[in-house]
Amino acid sequence: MKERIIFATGNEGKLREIRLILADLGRKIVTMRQAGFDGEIEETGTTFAENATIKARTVWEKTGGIVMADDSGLVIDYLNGEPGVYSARYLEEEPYEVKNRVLIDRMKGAVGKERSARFVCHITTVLPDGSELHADAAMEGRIAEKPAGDGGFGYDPILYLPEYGMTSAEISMEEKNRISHRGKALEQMKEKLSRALEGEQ
Ligand code: ITT
Repeated sequence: MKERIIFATGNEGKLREIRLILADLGRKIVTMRQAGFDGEIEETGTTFAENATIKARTVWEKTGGIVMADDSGLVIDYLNGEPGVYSARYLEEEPYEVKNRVLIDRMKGAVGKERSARFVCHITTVLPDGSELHADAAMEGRIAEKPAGDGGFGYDPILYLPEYGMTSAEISMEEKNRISHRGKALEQMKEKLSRALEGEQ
């Protein structure tokens, strides 16, 4: 039996995408809560890589096995990289409709290329022997003039993808997974994991 993968996330939107992307690995995907981890994880890092590794290691210390974590966010050049690693905590008490509106308001005066932004994702996997695998990727776009679409989650309605003429919330989940930061980072991770676990009993 192939060892299961424990995914260290509490974000349902991420999890829906992750399950679809990892389906062809033929491994059971369980959440950290299903694996018995009920603690809180303090994301004290200042980079996506640091925070992904903190999440994966914190859970692995309790559960062992294969633990994967995703740290991701929206990086807006005009706002000096905000909300960046603090994407989940930006205007924390507000719903995403408000966060998205506020970010668009803060873009006043930015035109064309000045609106460049990207979703960034770092995936860390801790293996049963405690060693780590890493992968990262980005999805480039521009901050939309107004939110559009009801697919996806979080900031998807405001990342406009010029080559599609749509936002990340308007394309299908399958299409998003094919081109997204998370989709591409997880594809890299799948290859690294398969190589690392070759010959697994
Ligand atoms: P976990 O740490 O439990 O995985 P989280 O939501 O706190 O969940 P992060 O710290 O990695 O996760 O923050 C990521 C935030 O970045 C997420 O809450 C969204 O606001 C945003 N984000 C990341 N990927 C996104 C995507 O594909 N579409 C829209 N927003 C995204």
